[in-house]
Amino acid sequence: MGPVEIYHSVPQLSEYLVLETSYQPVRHLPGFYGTGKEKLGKSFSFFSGKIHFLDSFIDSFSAQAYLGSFPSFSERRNSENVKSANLKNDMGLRSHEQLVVCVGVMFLLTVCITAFFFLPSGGADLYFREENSVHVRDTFIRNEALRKKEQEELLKKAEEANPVPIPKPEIGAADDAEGRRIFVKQMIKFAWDGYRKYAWGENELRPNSRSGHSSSIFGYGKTGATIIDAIDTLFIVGLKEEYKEARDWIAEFNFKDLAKGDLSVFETNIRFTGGLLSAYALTGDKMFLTKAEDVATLLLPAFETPSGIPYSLIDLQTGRAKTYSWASGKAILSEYGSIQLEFDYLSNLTGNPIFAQKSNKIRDVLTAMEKPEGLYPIYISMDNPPRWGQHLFSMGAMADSWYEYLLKQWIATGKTDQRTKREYEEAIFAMEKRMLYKSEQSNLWYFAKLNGNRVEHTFEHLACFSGGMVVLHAMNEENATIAQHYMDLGKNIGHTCHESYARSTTGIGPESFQFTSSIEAKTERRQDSYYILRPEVVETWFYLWRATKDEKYRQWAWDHVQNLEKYAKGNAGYSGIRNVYDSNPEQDDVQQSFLFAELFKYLYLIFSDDDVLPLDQWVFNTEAHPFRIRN
Ligand code: DMJ
Repeated sequence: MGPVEIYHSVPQLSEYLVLETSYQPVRHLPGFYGTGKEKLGKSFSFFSGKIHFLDSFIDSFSAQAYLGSFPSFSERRNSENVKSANLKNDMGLRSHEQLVVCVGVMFLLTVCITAFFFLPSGGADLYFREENSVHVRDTFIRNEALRKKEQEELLKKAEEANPVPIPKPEIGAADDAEGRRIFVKQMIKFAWDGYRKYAWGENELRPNSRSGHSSSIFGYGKTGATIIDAIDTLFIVGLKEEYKEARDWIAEFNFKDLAKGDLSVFETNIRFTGGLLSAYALTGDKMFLTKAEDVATLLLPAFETPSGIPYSLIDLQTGRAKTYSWASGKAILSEYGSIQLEFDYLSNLTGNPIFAQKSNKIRDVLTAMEKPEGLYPIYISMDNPPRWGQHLFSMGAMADSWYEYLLKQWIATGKTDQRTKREYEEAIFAMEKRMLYKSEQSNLWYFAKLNGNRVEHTFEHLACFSGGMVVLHAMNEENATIAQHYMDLGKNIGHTCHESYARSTTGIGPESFQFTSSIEAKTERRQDSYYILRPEVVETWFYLWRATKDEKYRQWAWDHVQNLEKYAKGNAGYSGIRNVYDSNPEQDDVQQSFLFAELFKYLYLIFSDDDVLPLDQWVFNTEAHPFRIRN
């Protein structure tokens, strides 16, 4: 008879003791069978099962005592069956014995239950005892408190040192302008730390090789280009310790001693003179102004030419200057045309007129020259008067910042220099007339290149700066119709340049892109597919953001941040990539100094309020170094 049948009725204890004789203790657990009445039976079965077990044990023990040895299983069963039969058959006679057994069993049961509670256990239950759990909870609370304290201390230290705030856990956490600005600041710190650790005093960093890098524009000396190009950005974003370290290095900086070989006059001017001037403008620290003057003074021999148009290269040790070997003895528009902002500002700040004289001379020479259809060719001879070279026209490489400086010189002088304003307007108007195109399929606006009368439907990343330039004009223009016209043009250029990003695999735009019957804002030329951390597209979105407050410009900038993180972040800094159409692009292992001066600065500013470098008080040179606008 199995236990299930037994528990269908509620047996008497005696009955149960008699009937339930097989060894099935495990099955005597409550809750296994039935409901209602059955449950009562089950509860009872649990209790009675224990009794039965003890009973069997006593039996076994008695049998063992009797037989003098421990019986086998079958022997026990037989002896139990015999005993059971005796009990059953002879209930009246043995009821006393039965009572004694019951009392004995009850006694043993009591002993067992008592032992269960008071004898030492195997230890597992200790784990769950109240005092233990309290202990665990206490430890947890203590750890929490420690963690909190540590966090508070870290935060305090961070605030005292004023470095980057506690990092947000992941890029997606930066979901508002403040978070995004902080994120950009963290990028700056990461890139700076890499440079500081692996390339301090060198011109640039190789972020993956973790070593110094230099390009020919700096000659072959170690002149700390990154330190000077970055210092204003470090100051603006509040990286105080980093700023101080950079400032200390610059205080000891002797350009003439460090510079070796031929340096680019233009690059030295916009990065070194410009960087030092902006550091002075931002901080009022005279040391920077003195250094700026030192650098510009070293460049002066390059201006000793028949026309006053400077050579492109200079050896600062010897003062010997020359043009590029590939330029057939000619100077380049963007280079000789982008001196004025720095030199004029420098004379204004120092009272030393020599710099303004040099830059005014260039302007005078150009004003006097006949321009083909109002356009400025890229090349010019060094003669007096000079002659234009080949009729190549561009809004990009070798021309770009000439136009930018016409506009900005007008703004920097508090809009008093009307000649400059007029020349700027004439130049842009001529370019719109001859070089501005709209693509067939998507209506994308761009400035084409001109070679004589041949139109090349190419737009460069560099030329994307022009969107920001015309927007800045619009923001400063009194004539509402003209202002609207240039605002529209700026929006269209900003859109085109965004398309060049959006249409690439990485979301980053190439160095140069074409418009043909089959492609728009893309390039199929492998040699144009690279990206070297250039800022011009973000620069234009920055001006558009300030002028329109259209959130899409911030979003585009944020997308770029994420793509930089994904594709351009190297081991110890950020690198250019060799092919923007490659989903796993190779990095070029160069962290350009203009990453700090320009791209990081514009990214930071686009997520800042307008009162951080307001555009009615500050004007940026072509390397994004801010100068104060004069009254
Ligand atoms: C910068 O050095 C300057 O913006 C310059 O006018 C040309 N472009 C580079 C960065 O792309």
